[in-house]
Amino acid sequence: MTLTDHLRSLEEQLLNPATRTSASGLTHLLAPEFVEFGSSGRHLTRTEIIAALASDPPTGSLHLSDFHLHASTPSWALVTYRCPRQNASGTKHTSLRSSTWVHRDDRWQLLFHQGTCEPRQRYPELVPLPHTLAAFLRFWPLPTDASAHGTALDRHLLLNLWIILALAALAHILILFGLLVRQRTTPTEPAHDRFHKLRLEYLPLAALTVLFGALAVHAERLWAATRYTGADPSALQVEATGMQFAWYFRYPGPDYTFGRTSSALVDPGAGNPLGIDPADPHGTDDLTTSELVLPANREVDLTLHAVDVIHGFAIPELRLKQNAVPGQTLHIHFTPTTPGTYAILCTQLCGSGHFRMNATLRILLPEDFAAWLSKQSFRTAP
Ligand SMILES: [Cu+2]
Repeated sequence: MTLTDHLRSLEEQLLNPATRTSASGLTHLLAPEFVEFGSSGRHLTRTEIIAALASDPPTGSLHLSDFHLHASTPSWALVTYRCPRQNASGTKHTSLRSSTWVHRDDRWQLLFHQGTCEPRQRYPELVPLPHTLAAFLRFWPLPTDASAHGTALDRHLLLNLWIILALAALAHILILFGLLVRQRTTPTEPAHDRFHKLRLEYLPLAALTVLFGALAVHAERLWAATRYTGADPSALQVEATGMQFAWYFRYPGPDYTFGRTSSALVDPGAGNPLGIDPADPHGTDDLTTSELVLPANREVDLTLHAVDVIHGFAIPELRLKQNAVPGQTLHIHFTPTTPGTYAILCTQLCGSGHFRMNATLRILLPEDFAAWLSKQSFRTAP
């Protein structure tokens, strides 16, 4: 077996879920001074990565491709490869990875590993477009998509835009053509006139009606997919409440049940901005925060409330926008995919302080989310 094949088989062992969750298997393959710079920016030692993988093994499939051995000596080797990964939610990412291997005690051990996410293709699966139009879109891009449902929404939005652009261009061409070749008409036979009208007016009108009807039905289905289908029972329950002029978020705590609230008990100064009733035992473990923190690749069932007036809950990068209406409980469910920090906006003019009504969403890796949650104290607003 060549050195390339041997190192490739060792990398494949490291991608194998059975090895990744085995402390002894990882200890055998990783050098004691092993260091990893993860694609999320994390810096992990051998002890830390063994603990992280044991508590939260990765979901989805992991396979490597484009494997290359770049340089080697009898005791040292550098390899690179691509690792396409499909998460449980179905979203695909590809990371570029590099590893430095060291030969000791008659075996190769991983000394250093680094992963870098490849940028996602911004306009996937569109029909080939003229270069000038594609270049125009690059200067006017959509925000980054950090949600599982965003790809389908983006594709539909762009499909709508291209169809409208094509029809507008066709209409202008017809107008110009009509102006250039216009001629005096002579009265025609009624039968011929009916056929002429059918071909030039009714058939195009029917085709456009079918086209826009189909686009509208598909758009409605995409919209309803985050609202009417219902969240998975295992989804993370979170509540978002809008009030002039802030967003508050509540997690139900270890009992998975939100405590009762009362508007008479609302007291932001006393750390109870949502008015959680202390008499309800379900509320004693509720966690109230002023920033929304969510784990990546887990479905979230978000309950929306408004205390005073209508507020617009919007996160452009998650392709979410839903009004929060006083007296109504509204649900949206979605799966964040890309760790990062994003802005939560209010998109309804809700009063004089509307301009400053925003909050922060942080999407964390599952192990980082668990660590964040364990550090929170209950019933407080930081
Ligand atoms: Cu508002």
